[in-house]
Amino acid sequence: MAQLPESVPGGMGAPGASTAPESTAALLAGYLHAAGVRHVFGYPGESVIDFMEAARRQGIEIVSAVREGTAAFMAEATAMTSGRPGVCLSTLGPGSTAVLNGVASANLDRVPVLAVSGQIESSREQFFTHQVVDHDRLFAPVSKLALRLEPASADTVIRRALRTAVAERPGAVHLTVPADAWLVPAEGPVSLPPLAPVAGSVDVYGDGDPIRTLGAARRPVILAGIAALRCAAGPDLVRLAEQAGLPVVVSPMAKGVFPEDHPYFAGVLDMAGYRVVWDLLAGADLILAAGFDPVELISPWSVATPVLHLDTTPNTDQVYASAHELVGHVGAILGWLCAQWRGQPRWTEAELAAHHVRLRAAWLDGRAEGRLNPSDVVTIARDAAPPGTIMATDVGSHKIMAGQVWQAAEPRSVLIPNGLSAMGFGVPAAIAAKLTRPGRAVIALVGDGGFAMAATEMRIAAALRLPVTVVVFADGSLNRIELRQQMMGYPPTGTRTEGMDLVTLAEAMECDGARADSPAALEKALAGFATRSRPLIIEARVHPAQYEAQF
Ligand SMILES: Cc1ncc(C[n+]2csc(CCOP(=O)(O)OP(=O)(O)O)c2C)c(N)n1
Ligand SMILES: [Mg+2]
Repeated sequence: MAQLPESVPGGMGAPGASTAPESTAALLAGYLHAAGVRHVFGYPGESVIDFMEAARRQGIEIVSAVREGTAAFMAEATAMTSGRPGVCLSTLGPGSTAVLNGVASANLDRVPVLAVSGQIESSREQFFTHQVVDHDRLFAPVSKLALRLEPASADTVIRRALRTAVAERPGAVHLTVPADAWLVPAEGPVSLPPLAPVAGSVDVYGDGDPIRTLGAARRPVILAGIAALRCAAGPDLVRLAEQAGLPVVVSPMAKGVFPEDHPYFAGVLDMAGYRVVWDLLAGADLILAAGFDPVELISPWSVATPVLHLDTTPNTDQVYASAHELVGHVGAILGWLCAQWRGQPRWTEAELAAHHVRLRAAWLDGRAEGRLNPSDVVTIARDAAPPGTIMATDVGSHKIMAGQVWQAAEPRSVLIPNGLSAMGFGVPAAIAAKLTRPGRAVIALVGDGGFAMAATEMRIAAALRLPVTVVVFADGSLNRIELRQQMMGYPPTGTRTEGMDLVTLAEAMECDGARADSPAALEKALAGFATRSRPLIIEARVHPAQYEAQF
């Protein structure tokens, strides 16, 4: 591919040069930098070399992952941790098909990600077949928008892509860029649109008075979800919970929006001990669904309790019916409800304490005495984690356990994929979180199946000197699926995984490795993990009996 020297008019342009015609590559890099993007996660290919160079000149680091799918998970995790859009990059054909899974993950997790793929030069795009797939059709079902970046409209298209990715509900936007477009001049200057998800307003839909509905309820419960997290509505949730005496259940991806050591915290939806949480919702006489996104439902919505829908978007899912919809900024809605609240607290702290005892007993159920149980791994890791630690999970039985047992202290400190729920997320997410928040301790709690999918990304952690810690729940099984087979009366088929020596694997990737098959050994392996200088992989040999009771 031809490279233009820096001095050629229409070349990359100096960073910050805003009025001279810039290349399409430099314009995109300039917009990304202005949007706060400092890392682009990708995998190289000929069709994107010019953009990689433009990004480098703009001061954006290109982080080359082991494959495109995990690069997209890294972009997603960066956005989850920072609240700013994440960016991933792939080449045409095999690069774009490989990135698809991660793009779908960001989209269903409602995380703003801009996925950029190169394409064959425009003169051959309409007829050439080698490595050419139609990106519009490929990405349409897994993104909010799939566009072609052309020099003549680059400025508008980049703004549209960024604004669409972050607007409610956020998600993935895909940009296809023909290889010959990168160095063509494009009109600037960089003019970043507002990237706030939602304005601080409240719209009320439906007849009657939602305040009276709330006031008439005797046993209301709040169910807080990811839109509450995006609106940073935590302080408003705390105020309403305390003033009105309302229990707060959170969705897995919203963990941290409400402090989990608060007396009114009432558990995580659809994680370990899920029946106790659903029983609370079933016994309520009103559910305040505060930014709850039904994409996070693992169980069907089975309760008949009336719902008051408080969200950034109208109740277009209709998974539950709601006569009133309060639509706008979730924090502003909760603040408004708080200001209107006149009644006595509806639940006492003693009632919540009894609920906590039930929930804890439910997730402790099924433990094998004298063995390393899944919940032990989570509590030992939590105890070893300093304040501010970021925890990422993968997908499987361990996620169901960690999602309930890990006590989240603050928003954006827990990264759980619960929209697409794609395995292979935890390791790349931890690496990206450490890059994005270098001052934080980062730990991943992953299954052995999901770890195997992304294990070689740990060589990136070692190369970039990112001391992340990965605890692998080694049960030799794709447990979540094996349990389903068991329930259906089938033998385990395709769900037993051969043992892998993770200590040797760790050493081969210049990481530290440890093995633990008892709580004491795990405590020892995890002691001071946040102060280590190298990445650490721990093979935690768990006994899976506890999972059965959670299924
Ligand atoms: C990419 C992908 N493939 C398949 C699945 C289906 N699936 C969900 S959980 C699971 C088992 C995960 O096994 P492991 O990582 O060992 O975790 P465990 O359940 O044993 O804790 C599978 C195969 C998935 N969610 N994502
Ligand atoms: Mg497993």
